[in-house]
Amino acid sequence: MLKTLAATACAVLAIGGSASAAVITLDFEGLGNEVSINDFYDGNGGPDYDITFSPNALSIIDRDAGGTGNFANEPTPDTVMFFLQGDEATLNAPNGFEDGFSFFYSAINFTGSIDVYDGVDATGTLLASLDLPRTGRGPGDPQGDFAVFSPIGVPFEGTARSIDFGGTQNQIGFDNITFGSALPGSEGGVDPDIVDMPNIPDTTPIPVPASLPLLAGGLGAVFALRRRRG
Ligand SMILES: [Ca+2]
Ligand SMILES: [Ca+2]
Ligand SMILES: [Ca+2]
Ligand SMILES: [Ca+2]
Repeated sequence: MLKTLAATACAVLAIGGSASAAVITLDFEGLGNEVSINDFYDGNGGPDYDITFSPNALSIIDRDAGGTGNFANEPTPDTVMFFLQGDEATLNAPNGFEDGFSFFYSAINFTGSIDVYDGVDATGTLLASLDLPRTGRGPGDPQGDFAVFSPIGVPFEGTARSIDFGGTQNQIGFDNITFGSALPGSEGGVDPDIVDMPNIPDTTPIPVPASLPLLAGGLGAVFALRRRRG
């Protein structure tokens, strides 16, 4: 495979069998509010990257933009990924990808985790595992308790075919999942004001559950799965 210096410098990943090392970012824009992402990124409504998600992986739109999302300062407005069932949402890339990936996440009450596997559906060898500390709070845009999206990169060795995005349901959101670089936001750009917001130290007491803000504000208990429109 021919690789130019420029391509090597900014992206070293070939996904979907492509010889080009294009950077791919899943920003979840174009998806509806609280709908399954499923095969949106396998050409069903979105670009055909041969990437699919487990059925519990949902898109959610910021309440400030007409959705039910209790978040702010998402790196690409107004939609992020989250889940309301299970302990993780799984991304499958059966063609495999290498080197690393990056993303942004917001988790103000509970920590999260990332597991990378060389088989689909979180099977095979665990290639990388990463804890995600709680993110800080910040001003909304203008509303939203989950108001800091922290960038993070995940390098690994080998060929990955699935990623578990783990955490507590309705308590963690993800955006700008980017393949082709383990440098967060290196392609889409990172707002320094967002990056500079400090994370809460892990010793910070967790609020009592009755007062916990939910990512899907007020709708966590009455969630009903709907098919994506269009
Ligand atoms: Ca496809
Ligand atoms: Ca927003
Ligand atoms: Ca907001
Ligand atoms: Ca987005």
